[in-house]
Amino acid sequence: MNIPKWCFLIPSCLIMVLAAWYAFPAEQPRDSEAVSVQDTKLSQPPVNPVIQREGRTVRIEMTAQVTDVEISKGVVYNAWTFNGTAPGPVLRVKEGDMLEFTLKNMDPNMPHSMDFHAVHAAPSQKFVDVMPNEQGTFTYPANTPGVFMYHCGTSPLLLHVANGMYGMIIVEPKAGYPSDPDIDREYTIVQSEWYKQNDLDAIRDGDAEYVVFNGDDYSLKEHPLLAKAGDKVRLYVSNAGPNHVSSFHVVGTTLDRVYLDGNPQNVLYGLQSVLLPASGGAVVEFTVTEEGDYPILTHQLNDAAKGAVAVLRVTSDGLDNGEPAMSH
Ligand SMILES: [Cu+2]
Repeated sequence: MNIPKWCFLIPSCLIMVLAAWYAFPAEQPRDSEAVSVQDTKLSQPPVNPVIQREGRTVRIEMTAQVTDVEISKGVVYNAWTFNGTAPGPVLRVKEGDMLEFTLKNMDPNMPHSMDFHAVHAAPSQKFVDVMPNEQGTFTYPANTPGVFMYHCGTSPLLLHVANGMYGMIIVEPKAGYPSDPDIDREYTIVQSEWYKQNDLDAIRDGDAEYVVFNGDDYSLKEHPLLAKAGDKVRLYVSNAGPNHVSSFHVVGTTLDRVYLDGNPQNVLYGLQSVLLPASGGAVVEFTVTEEGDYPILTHQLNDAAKGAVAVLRVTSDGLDNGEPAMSH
């Protein structure tokens, strides 16, 4: 039987259409909502998260809200956030804790939700949308130690994460890390991308305007992380993406120990850089032997050039000498 060649094109076209539909379901209505948020210039002041421990249960109350954040000097982004900052607050719990999590959705325009990478839960039951001006409470255990991402899981996911709805949760290992006694100081760094607001093509293409640590491209240079010569430093690092990987690197040292995703069992020694996939995390430990400025960056150098650089300032007393930071 002779089948005309064009017949073979039909299934592949169909697959492409279906793939596009699955990738961005119900996107159009949400896009118009995003624009309307811009038009109303809604900016809700940051709200502190409520965190209360009762035995092994940790009650966490967070908000979803729309807040202006400064992502570069003088550049304001009308972000969708947890608690009014992007990244959202760093959460710290212990392996084996039960999280009783409440999301208050203060955004009057659209639903939001919470997806904790640190927990075991049925997403269709416990990572579900919380409607505008409503709240939802969900309970799940955090049984895996490590450094995890959390993010809004509402569709279209890409837009909610690109607009600022992500953060870090540290689940401390029950027995700690074997290197705990060696560590002199520790910091947290979340890498993420900012795109031109409401430019869905740029977001989909991964064409970021800024790639940043802890939400902007200047704070960790103007206010460097600090250490004393000889210190062993620990960084809890998370790459929120949404689209880029991070080749996390500290200039002027080697990484004595890296616990991939922050799990004490995933230990690597003597690395020069650690690759963090989008959503990946690590505990990174290193020694700074001499005084001076040590840039911290993603060695994806195009992303470093877009802002993903911090400075660790090492002085004799661990205090800031106030000098301008080394540029890199
Ligand atoms: Cu959201």
